[in-house]
Amino acid sequence: TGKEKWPKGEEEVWKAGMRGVDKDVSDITKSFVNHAQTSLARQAYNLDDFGAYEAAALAARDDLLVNWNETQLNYTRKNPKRAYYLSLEFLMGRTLDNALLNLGLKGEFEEGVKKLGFNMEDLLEKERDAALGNGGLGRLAACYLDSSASQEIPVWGYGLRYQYGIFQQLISPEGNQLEAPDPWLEHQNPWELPRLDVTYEVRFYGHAERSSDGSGRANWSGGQEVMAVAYDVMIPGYNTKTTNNLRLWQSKPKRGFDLNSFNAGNYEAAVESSNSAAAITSVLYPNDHTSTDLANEATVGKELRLKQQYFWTAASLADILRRFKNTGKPITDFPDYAAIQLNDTHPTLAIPELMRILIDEEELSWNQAWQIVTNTFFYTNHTVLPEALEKWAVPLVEHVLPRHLQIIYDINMYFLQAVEKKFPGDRDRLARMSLIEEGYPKQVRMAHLACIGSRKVNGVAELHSELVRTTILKDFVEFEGVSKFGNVTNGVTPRRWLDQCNHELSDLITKTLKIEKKVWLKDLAKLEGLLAFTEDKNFREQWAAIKQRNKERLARHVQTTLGLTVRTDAMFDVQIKRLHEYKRQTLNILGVIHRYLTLKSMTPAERSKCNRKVVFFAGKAAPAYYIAKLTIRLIVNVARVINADADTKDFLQLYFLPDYSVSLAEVLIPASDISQHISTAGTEASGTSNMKFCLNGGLLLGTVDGANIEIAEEVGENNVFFFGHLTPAVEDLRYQHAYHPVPIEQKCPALAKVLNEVSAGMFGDGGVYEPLLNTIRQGDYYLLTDDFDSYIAALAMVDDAYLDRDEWIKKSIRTTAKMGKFSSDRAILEYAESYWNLEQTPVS
Ligand code: GPK
Repeated sequence: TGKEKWPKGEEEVWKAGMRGVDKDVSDITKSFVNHAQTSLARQAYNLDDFGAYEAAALAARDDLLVNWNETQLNYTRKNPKRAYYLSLEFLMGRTLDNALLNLGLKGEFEEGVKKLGFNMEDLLEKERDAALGNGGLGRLAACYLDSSASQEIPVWGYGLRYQYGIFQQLISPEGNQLEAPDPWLEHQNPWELPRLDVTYEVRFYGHAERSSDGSGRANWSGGQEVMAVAYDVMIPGYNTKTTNNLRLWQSKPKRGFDLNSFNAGNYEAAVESSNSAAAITSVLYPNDHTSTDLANEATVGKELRLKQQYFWTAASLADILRRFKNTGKPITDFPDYAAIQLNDTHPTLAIPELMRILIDEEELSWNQAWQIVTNTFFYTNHTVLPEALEKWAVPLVEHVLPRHLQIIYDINMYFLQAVEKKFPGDRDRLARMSLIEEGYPKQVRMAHLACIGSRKVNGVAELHSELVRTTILKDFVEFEGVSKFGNVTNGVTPRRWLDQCNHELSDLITKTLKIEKKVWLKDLAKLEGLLAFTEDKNFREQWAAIKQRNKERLARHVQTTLGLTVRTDAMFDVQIKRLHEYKRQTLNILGVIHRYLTLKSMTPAERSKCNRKVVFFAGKAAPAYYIAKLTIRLIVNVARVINADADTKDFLQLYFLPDYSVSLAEVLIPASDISQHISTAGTEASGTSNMKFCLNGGLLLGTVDGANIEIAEEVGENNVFFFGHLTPAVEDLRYQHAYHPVPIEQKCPALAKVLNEVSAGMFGDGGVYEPLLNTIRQGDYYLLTDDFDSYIAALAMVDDAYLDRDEWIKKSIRTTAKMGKFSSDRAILEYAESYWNLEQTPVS
């Protein structure tokens, strides 16, 4: 209110010491030099680019902190309902450029560091990515944080502070993926704030004793106790003071070391338990789309993952509850003040954990507790692939979390009683819906638990949400009613994925629309105004020139990092994503070989009429995913042969760029003419890079899958290149493969020829690739033999279209113009309104 009493000491003395957000260049240079001198102990004489990056980051961080403090104080005072986004992954990438953009200080910082003898672009390059995620799921979480802050919505993220992010990918001379650790915290991290005073104890193992008083309560004791320590990461909104928080937990031993063992001279035993506590947050699991089963890890590996999940959910819930209790409201009001979003099933243990707290500690009845739980949680599903649905072995859960297993069994009992009541005598249905899957061992089905413990469930694109309703959660729709099962189509933040990565295009858009950047970047539908300029020749030329410069920037990047020369007078064709059979990088590389063979068979005169093309791949494979790694090896070796072939190298070049990351994507995406999103229909839940490419004027070659469909709805089918079978056909085709297989030579001769060349050793020892080729020859679960011919036809249409460059540029402009729907601002507002029931809460 401004009329409040000053809480402590002399108001004027406090205020005189308070820092505001830097405003002009001289504030910034002062802060920079001050940090170089005092925080970093450096001077003009010995400050290198990395040091200068650190000094700039510390100056920016001070500005963020001012806003962050105000935001948190504002929330505490207004006490709005908040949402908590629980995600085991936050794939943030770099922060400095984004922080400066959102603070509105980019120009000032650029000028300031220039005065001090540095070039901002070089400094930005010195920052290491925060890569605490595997792929789309983790990057989506990062986009949603950006949009929540930008739209002034009270959302906090909760995750883990891994010591090691996603592994660094190296490529061996044979073309194999090698993994190296990513020690991203080696240098101090200016973007986090250690909160060593914010800690919680988390228990593992021990015994759970049910009380005999019929209350349903239990006493869980003994076992291992580990401390969770908070590290806060500031999340600035664009052009607003709102700066939200991402709280990451680090594990540490409850006691330094075991004094008894230490005193007895057994130093190893003394530190053993402290090591096992620290191990919990030491590394991000590098598997994507894999329940821990499939990775075939040792039990200890699986146990560590389960411990990560519980450690993080328990600390986060304790923190959320403490904040709520500080308001003095009765516990039954909890769902009016907190919505908890479960990003996939990874945080599902939060459901039995909240039950445990409410029953055992708050002493509520089962029904009261369940009422609160089912009004608090929301669950987003990100895949319908059966191998990706998380299941935990009952004996493992019993060992690590004995009380939670009791609660899960109780939930299951009440749940199945209700199902039986609605569908009497339907034993099959009970078995299908049970939280427990029979078998050796029995397993807990986490998606079922997440579903019944949540207020609402959603998929991430229209088609995917429909598949959730009609396949994996069909029984639950029949039991609970369809209104619980919705859709929120994914989105991406236009700040990072247009303005930051492609500032020339962003400037051209601002100039052309005559709308301030700060307006259209938060109201992306405004891009539609570009449609009026497709017929403006001058505008088209500028549009094309920017794409060309982005290609040259990418070529320079490849030259400096890999020493390879990429030609820029060619179409750039890009597929960048995690390596997975369902994403069908194999289809792409076999298509490249087909093109190569075709070019080889031509006369020079025929060849000269062909479209020149450079094909880029990038992406990591899970370390234990043998077939995916073999695909990388094939790509690398095909590249070696093709790029060295004098007959064809002017027309076809191929690159596998190692160590794909957010930062690499920021260089690749703006340079792309066409990008590939070619999953078997019905397998890619949404995809988000498809949106990023289109936002940057790249056209899309894809299957009728995930968000590709909604992109085509927006931009018009004549502006995308679709191919392949549709989702409803997939089941049938797979049945044919299994029961009436047709030899590949008969079914798809073009593909058979390509496979034979690989086998025969055109790209090195063919025997190496047999296991990969056999996935196609036998079974062909991802339907390459069904889609190959139409894929090749679609590639030919892309070539034809590109030859009419003027028309291509029009398509490119139309595509960008119609991408408004895919801003993550739209998505996060849908969650806020239709799921969490939150209101925008600006800092006043
Ligand atoms: C889905 F199940 C998973 C997973 O383990 N990891 C992951 O990145 C992705 N996802 C989907 O594959 C994408 O289609 C989707 O766009 C993304 O999650 C975000 O929803």
